[in-house]
Amino acid sequence: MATRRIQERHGSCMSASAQRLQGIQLQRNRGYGRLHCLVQIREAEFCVVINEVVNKPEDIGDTKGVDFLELKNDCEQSIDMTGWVISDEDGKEFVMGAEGCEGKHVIDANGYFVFFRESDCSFTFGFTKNDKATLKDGTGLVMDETEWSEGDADKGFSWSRIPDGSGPFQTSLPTAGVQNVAA
Ligand SMILES: [Ca+2]
Repeated sequence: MATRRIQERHGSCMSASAQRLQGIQLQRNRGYGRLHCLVQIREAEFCVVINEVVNKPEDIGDTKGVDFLELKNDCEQSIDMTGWVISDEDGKEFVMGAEGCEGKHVIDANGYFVFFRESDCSFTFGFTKNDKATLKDGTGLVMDETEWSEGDADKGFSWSRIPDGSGPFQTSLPTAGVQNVAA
C-alpha cells in the first residue's frame, strides 16, 4: 500500500504546476531530480493528518458550539494546503484556498489548523453522530480519513488522536488548536 501511494505521488509530482513545486530544486541529473522531488512531496504531504473532529459540540471556551475539525502538521516546515479538500461521508466538500481565501490555509511547522464550521474560509456542511471526515491533497489523494459512530464522540466530547498526530482516534475532550486530551 505504501509503495503504491508513493508511486502515485511521484507521478503527480512530475506533472505538478510550478507553484506546487515551489521550493523544490530539481537537479540537472534527471534521475536524481525525480528522486529528490518524490522525497519532498512525500515529506510535505504526509506531514498533515486529521487530528480531531467535533460533531456534537457544546460551548467550550471559544468553540461556541460549532462543529470543528483540527489538522496537525508533524513536520518541520509549514505547508500551503491550497487546493486540498475536506469532505464528509456524503461527499460534501470544502476546498481550501478558493477565491477570497487565497493564502489562508497554511499550516505552521508542528502546528495546528482548526476549521470551525461556517467561519470564514471554512466548511459549511455539518458532521453528524455517524459520519466520516476525509482530507485529500490537491491531486485528490487521500491524506487521512477517520470514521466514527454514535457513542464515539457524544455531545461534549470529541474524536481525536491520542497522542497527537500519530495515535489512534478515541473519545476525547474538545481541544481546538491545542494538544488532544483523552476523556
Ligand atoms: Ca486538539
